Amino acid sequence: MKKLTIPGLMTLATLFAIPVFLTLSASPAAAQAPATATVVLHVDGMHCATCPITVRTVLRRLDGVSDAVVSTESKTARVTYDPARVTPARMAQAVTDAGYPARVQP
Ligand SMILES: [Cu+2]
Repeated sequence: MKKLTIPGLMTLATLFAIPVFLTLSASPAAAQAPATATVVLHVDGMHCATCPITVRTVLRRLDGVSDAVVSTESKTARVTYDPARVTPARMAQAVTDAGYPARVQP
């Protein structure tokens, strides 16, 4: 009976320790959560249905870009990104290099 009690207490201690560990580690993780920003690029040269898909793919391949919504109609790409990892100028350059002249909208 006593042999069962000791592991039982250890399990109980582990169960208490887990929430404490999670609480301690949660704060630094939240502080390091990547900040996101949004920028709108003006994109020229999109003429068919697949063009925006190409532009979107080019943007999403960039490190730091989390989303891109591209519209042929308005000639824009709305990009959600982490400013610590990528810049709007870098995005415009990548899209331009893919064949669609792009610039950051003022
Ligand atoms: Cu096209």
